[in-house]
Amino acid sequence: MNTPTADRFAWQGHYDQRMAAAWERDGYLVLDGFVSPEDVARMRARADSLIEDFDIEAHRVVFSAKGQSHAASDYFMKSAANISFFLEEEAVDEDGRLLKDKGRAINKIGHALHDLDPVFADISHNADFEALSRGIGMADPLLLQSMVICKQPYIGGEVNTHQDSTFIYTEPETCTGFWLALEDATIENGCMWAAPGGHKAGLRQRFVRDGDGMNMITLEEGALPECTTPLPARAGTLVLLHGRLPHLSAPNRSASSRYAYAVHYVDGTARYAAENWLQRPDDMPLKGF
Ligand SMILES: O=C(O)CCC(=O)C(=O)O
Repeated sequence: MNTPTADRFAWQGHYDQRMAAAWERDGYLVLDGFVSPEDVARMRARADSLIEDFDIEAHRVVFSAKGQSHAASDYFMKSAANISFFLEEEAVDEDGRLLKDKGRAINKIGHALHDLDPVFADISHNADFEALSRGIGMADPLLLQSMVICKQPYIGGEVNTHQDSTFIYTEPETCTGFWLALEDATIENGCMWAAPGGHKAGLRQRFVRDGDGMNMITLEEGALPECTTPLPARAGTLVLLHGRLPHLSAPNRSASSRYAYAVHYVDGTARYAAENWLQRPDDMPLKGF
């Protein structure tokens, strides 16, 4: 069977009718040339320098026992309002000792780069992001969380099929993912895959606070629609993801990394759930444009 291909659009600074029709039909949009090569290079270099400056030894306890400890859960919760580093599962042993060079061990950096890092803040708040978020109908687009996802060569971890509204729930649902390739993402190095039209399915699960930890609760039984369509993306391409769209990325067993920058938005007119994992401190309100 042939692998389906996604529609693609060349971004020219504004959202148009053809994009609107594809967004409504598929629940995703692939927008080539959304960010200039210069801005891609700035973000890519900045991610490397953040990793270079990160003192991994100081966080040994966080990374030991494969992230199951209280320290790991606390580190994760606090990352809502800082710049934290998370390791590829295959990059450390049980004691948190690195099995790879630091530069090839980080799985992701998050979750407040868009507010705290000057390079990521500058680009995340540019006119293109504003035009697109308003184009799809957000009345008060707010940037909630940001991540650099590294998908390291050979050990880049898979991201299982999920709907982003599971993790970022608002009423009504407004979570929208802005996923930007910082390197060419291919089937070989773990590009995104999606279920076209799958955003019309119900929300299956919610990830909710439960004491100091988190719990996954089922809202609707049944498997999510299958992610049949790969979304390969040249560096600078943006993939827009509806909060209910089932999507995944496969492990990276290739020799090339697959850096991406993902920002998740919510609409400030919706009620943000107090049970979501990500809660920002009162002195760090969400910003829009
Ligand atoms: O970059 C990836 O591999 C997964 C990203 C993702 O699932 C998301 O941003 O919602």
